[in-house]
Amino acid sequence: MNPDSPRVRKIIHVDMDCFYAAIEARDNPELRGKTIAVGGARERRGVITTCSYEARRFGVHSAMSTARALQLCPRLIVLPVRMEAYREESRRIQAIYREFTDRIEPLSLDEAYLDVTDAPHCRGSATLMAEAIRRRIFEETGLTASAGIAPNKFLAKVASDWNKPDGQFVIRPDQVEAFMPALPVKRVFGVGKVTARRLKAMGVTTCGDLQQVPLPELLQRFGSFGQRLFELCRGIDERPVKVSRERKSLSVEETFSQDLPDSETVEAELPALFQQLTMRLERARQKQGDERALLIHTLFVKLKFDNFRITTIQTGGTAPELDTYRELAREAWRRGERPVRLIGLGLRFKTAPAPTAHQLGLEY
Ligand code: TTP
Ligand code: MG
Repeated sequence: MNPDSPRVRKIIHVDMDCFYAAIEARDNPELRGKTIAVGGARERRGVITTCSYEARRFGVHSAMSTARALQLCPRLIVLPVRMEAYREESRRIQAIYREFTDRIEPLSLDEAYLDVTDAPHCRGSATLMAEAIRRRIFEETGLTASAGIAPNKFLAKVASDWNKPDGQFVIRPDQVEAFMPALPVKRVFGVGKVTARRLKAMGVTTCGDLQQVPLPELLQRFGSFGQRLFELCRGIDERPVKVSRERKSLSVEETFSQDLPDSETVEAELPALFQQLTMRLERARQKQGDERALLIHTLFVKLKFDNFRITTIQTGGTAPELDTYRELAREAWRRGERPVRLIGLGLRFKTAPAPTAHQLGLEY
């Protein structure tokens, strides 16, 4: 820990255990204890997104082709991906986090950082809060989570893997110095295969080895990442928990190299823009896993004419629909009736209500 850092933080990293597969096993008890995976079918050249621990014993893992997974584990049961179900669980889990803090940074549907430095629950004990969060998740969803508790994001993430599954691990500020030397550099945030190989060539495999390399040499070899390596191998990581600001809208737009002369040519461009918009919406939803931030209430179209006049027109709606955008675009065009330089399609989200007293609940 950096003794000069202004104050010691308490960060929890929560990571659900084989998330998609655990949901499938929960929903179908016959699958429990079996070698299962979630992913695309072999016939369609699918890929495994995740698998049960039983399947991991055969060497099956995420991002492996389903064909390869079935070679390693012929009795593997490959289930189709049910994204909506996983998103639903993610929302329930995020609502539990909000009972403890609003300083939440989701990393994916199944992982998040929580900054509980100032959270009043459990007499301020982050360890007890992590236990309470994991217990609440299990009560509410029947799923198990692992957690890491540490003074920063890097160490909290390392710690959440330490007692996985269904466990937690604490690295207290006064334990960081003793913890670091044995940690393999592969576990350091930002160190991928290439960097790991370069470090190995320097005789560096653990953070302890890395601590022996002087800063100027790290800078010379790794550029600005050298500075990060210098800090991370000492367990220093000042990155704040980035509370994702609530998304208020989402839009895509395109400026055309040649102006679109009329309403028909404008309309012809809409399907491609529409597809971009729905893809971005999908991605935003995956990232947030928070339904409250992403309920749609308005759809809008923006046109910029060749005289640079901009017009925006909107209507109510709860989902993006191409036909609605067509109508809006036609109406918008009639406001100028001249060539169009730019088209934008967008939607606006309902904003989240403030947490209720219950959500802030003081059960703990
Ligand atoms: P992870 O947390 O990496 O994996 P996991 O929760 O399945 O297993 P662990 O117990 O080791 O934490 O990813 C979370 C979910 O994200 C996972 O259930 C499926 C999905 N995922 C993919 O779709 N593709 C991938 O390549 C990975 C790594 C995950
Ligand atoms: Mg996980």
